[in-house]
Amino acid sequence: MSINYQDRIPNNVDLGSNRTLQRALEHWQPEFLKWWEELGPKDFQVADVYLRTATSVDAKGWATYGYVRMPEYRWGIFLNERDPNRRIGFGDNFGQEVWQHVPGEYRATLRRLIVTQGDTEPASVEQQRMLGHTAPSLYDLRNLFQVNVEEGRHLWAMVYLLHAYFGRDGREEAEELLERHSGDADKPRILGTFNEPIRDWLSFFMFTYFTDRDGKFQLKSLAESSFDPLARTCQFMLTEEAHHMFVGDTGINRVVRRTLEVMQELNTDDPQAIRNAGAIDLPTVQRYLNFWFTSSLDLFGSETSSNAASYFANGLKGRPDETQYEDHVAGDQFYEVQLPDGSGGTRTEQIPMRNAMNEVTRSSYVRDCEIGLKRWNRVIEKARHSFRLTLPSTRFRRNIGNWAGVPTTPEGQPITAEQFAAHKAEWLPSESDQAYIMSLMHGVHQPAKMAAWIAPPERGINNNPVDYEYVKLH
Ligand code: BYC
Repeated sequence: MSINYQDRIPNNVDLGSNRTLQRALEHWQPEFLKWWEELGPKDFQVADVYLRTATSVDAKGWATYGYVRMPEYRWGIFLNERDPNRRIGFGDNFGQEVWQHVPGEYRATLRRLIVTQGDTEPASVEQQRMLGHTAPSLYDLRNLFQVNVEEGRHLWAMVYLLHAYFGRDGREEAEELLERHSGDADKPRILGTFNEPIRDWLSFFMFTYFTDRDGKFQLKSLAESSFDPLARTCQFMLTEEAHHMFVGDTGINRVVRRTLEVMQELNTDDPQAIRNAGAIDLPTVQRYLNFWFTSSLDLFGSETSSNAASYFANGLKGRPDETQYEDHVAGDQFYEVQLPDGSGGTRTEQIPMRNAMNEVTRSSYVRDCEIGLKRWNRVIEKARHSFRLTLPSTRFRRNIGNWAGVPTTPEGQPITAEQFAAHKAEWLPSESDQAYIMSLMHGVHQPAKMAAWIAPPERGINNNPVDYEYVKLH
């Protein structure tokens, strides 16, 4: 008897008409579920979670909300509608027809890009798997699980492309996506940030604000791709991604608001007094921000990259919002970058624009990050405090690119390794900061209750009240 697989994998790619692909995904599905059971959210698999599920790509009504047990979440495959008039938007093949199949000469490179994108999705679920135990409220617990199941769906999105367009190598890569694990000494995840542990909720909010935002910019770059199925997949993923960044943005906002309340009550900005009252002092928020922002900067790759130049030239990966640029070929333009001069200073270099695409995207990302800081600082300013959260320089604490391993101040001034070591605890989370943050992490799992280190959200999910029972624990 044939299995009606369309029911089991909701999709808008007419999966039922391609038996080979259907069978390949059918083979992968139990592997995915096994991975979810073993490395997905620990101990909450039987809880009923108020989740949104993508059910179509219609901008007006693409999701439904309801209680779901996470292993029963319907991870579907959704691509934006095909635009028959879509043309290649940048690079040497500008203006030609987009590709519905993978050109042989770009096969390995496209596969690599899709695998790198796909690898981050399960990685983030693995990083966050213990956080359910210490959620500050049921509202937050639900948001964590929403983010987790959607990252699972984004893995499906990439696995679909690998299976549908890359034959046997694609299937092997799909298996390996479940074999590498975040932080694993032998088989780590591909990109650095996705091997960093996320043990506490301040880190989770920083990750969803800063690292998911890298996701936004990388997806926007891939949404420009000449390989049309990749572009359409990423366009739809961006729809879901917005909520993840909202979780980070509002999470940090709520931490700051609670801290300000305590500062007001005690009439002090002394970090120790604020900690004694169970809130998170603003300098500690800044140190966590410094860590996750700089780690996320590394995700854009090197300032000067021949890989990036060939992705652009060949039309595989563009700039986010490519239409905003006048020249889509960028063949004879230059971009100015500041690089370390090797003797403790900086030098300015003009590099071909195509080689600077990682830096162009990183600069747009930094501007986007600033929006949240403005919002959080407005809250601080309104409470009449002079403290301001700031983004460190893109040279600070870099591990990838031209500034990798070059010690600088948060403002980007090169310094000696000794000077860096002497100030490190002011700039980055120290062991004692981490111990303090961990001491606050106790699960609050009753409706209408909120941990003392964070303010309640302004509104609930999908017009429900804040104290709604977003997760029913059994
Ligand atoms: N860690 O020429 P280079 C998301 C590698 S997040 C380790 O400088 P290139 C999400 C690089 O792979 C978005 N390795 O840069 C967020 C290359 O290796 P190979 C994820 C790194 O090639 C939250 C070598 O260094 N999507 O979706 O332009 C939750 C030289 O690289 C790192 C993508 O990244 C690093 N940080 O690479 C869930 C899109 N940076 O090839 C999900 C796909 C660079 O020589 N990836 N390397 O072995 C790409 O577009 C590009 O590969 C990169 C930049 C953006 C990573």
